[in-house]
Amino acid sequence: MKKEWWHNKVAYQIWPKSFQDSNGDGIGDIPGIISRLDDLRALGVDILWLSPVYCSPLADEGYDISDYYAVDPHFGTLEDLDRLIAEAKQRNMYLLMDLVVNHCSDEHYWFRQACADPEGPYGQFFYIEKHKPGDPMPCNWRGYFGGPVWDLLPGHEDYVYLHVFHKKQPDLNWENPQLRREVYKMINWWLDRGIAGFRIDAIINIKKVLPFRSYPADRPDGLCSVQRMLEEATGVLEFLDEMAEETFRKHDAFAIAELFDNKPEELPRFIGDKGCFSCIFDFAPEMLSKSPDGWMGAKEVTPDQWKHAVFTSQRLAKDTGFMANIIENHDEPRGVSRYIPEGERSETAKKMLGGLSFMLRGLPFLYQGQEIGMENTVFPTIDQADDCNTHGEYAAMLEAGLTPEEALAIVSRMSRDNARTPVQWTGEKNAGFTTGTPWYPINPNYRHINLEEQRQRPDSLWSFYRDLIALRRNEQWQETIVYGATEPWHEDESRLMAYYRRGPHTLLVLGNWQQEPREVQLPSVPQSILLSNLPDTQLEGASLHLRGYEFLILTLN
Ligand code: TEU
Ligand code: CA
Repeated sequence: MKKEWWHNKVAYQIWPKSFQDSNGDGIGDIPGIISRLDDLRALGVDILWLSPVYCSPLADEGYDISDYYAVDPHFGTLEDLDRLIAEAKQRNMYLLMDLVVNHCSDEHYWFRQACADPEGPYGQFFYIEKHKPGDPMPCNWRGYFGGPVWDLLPGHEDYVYLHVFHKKQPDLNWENPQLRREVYKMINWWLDRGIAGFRIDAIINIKKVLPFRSYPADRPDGLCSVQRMLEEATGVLEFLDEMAEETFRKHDAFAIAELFDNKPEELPRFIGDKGCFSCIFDFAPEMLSKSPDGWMGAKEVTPDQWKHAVFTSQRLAKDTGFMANIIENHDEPRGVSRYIPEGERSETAKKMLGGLSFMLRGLPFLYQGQEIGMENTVFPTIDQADDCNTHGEYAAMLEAGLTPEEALAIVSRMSRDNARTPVQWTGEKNAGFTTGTPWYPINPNYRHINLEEQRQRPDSLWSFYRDLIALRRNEQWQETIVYGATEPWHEDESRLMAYYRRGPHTLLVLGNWQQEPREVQLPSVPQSILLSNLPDTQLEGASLHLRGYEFLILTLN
């Protein structure tokens, strides 16, 4: 595998609306991010992915873009963004923007022009179909946020348009070379501005099975998940190769894709040495909660399921390229709430989960607040939920016969809002996020989970992540930690996650994913303990006594 500049880095996702407010309007913004760069530098992260800050009506919290070339006033100005790029560079940090080009906003100029003249050139930028009132829609797909993917074209009774996400997110028609040229022009404009690359949104969706066809309904609503279509869609890589050739490769840009429902055999074309992307996220653990019945069918993920999912991804990628390892992001509930059983979410357990993910082969990708162990929030009523997807899932659960209380309990477990509560910087008013009224309620636990308290405590979760990152940067271990093969150890032992990292050195990473202690007979007497989440490791020769949620990195040679 060709070595790349970003391989030994650590990445961090910022969801700007909830990161840091600087002007007291209760909404996170770019000057607020700039004011926190030194905190991020102290943690040790290098690559920063900024969720969208472009002009947007925020129907899907910025993933509905109405102007790709402008910063939304909620977040600041283009000058603020230029300053962020410069300030990050000064700290040897690299900025990624979010590339959202499966769709734009229905308030984008292109879509407004399409509504004015559906048969005109901009009408071809979208999937707009003639439709006689009363006729069935062109296909019966259900969108990601629930409901049909077709709606009447605003101002028309006899045209419909496609949106696989929110109705305010009309899909862009990638079959149209003119549209693709507009997208590439915009990508290069941002790369010329000095960003290091992009995180690429929902990109598997750009290729549809055409002409539109329906599939057998998978629920009583007569619709079928759009993902059923993706199983048959072919040819997406032609578009992606063209995009990479026209943009990323010209700038040696870092391109990390959000890829769901991709075919495993295509992985080399996505992240191989000649792949269209640098990297993709490993969503295997998150996919364990997916169900054709939506959140109602979402099962709890057990430690053994998490382990096997992650090891499968490690095996899949090992000779091909790097995946990005996460425990959470802005679309998922908080990892520590999802993967550590209720009542066992100690800092020790959070360190174990973070360490097991971080030490895998690939790019460690933290999400804002993960470094201090932020947890799911509370939903007194469904009215607290901001996220359009959460409301879609809630409605579907009521439709399916769940009581509001049952549906709300599942919302509390699964909602993306859990990851979108303001970052808890201090134990003071509004957790130091804003001097105004926060746009979303602060998680009530901010007094005992916040950065200020943890930065001063050597045994805090924040300090543990800082030490993990420093270890990855350590000359002696870097080659093994970055490129060493992952080799599971005692894979079938329940609630023990252990794996070698084999490079110039051999490391053994272990996590006892339960409260109960266990005895472990190591393959040899370790030479040293590189990092642990508990003091006073109980090791006699090669016999190790692991306490509840104990995590260790041992050197074997
Ligand atoms: O998400 C794409 C996506 O398919 C999954 O994240 C999932 O279906 C969705 O989050 C519903 O839970 C990307 C962005 O990460 C997400 O925030 C946007 O809502 C979506 O695309 C549309 O742009
Ligand atoms: Ca603000």
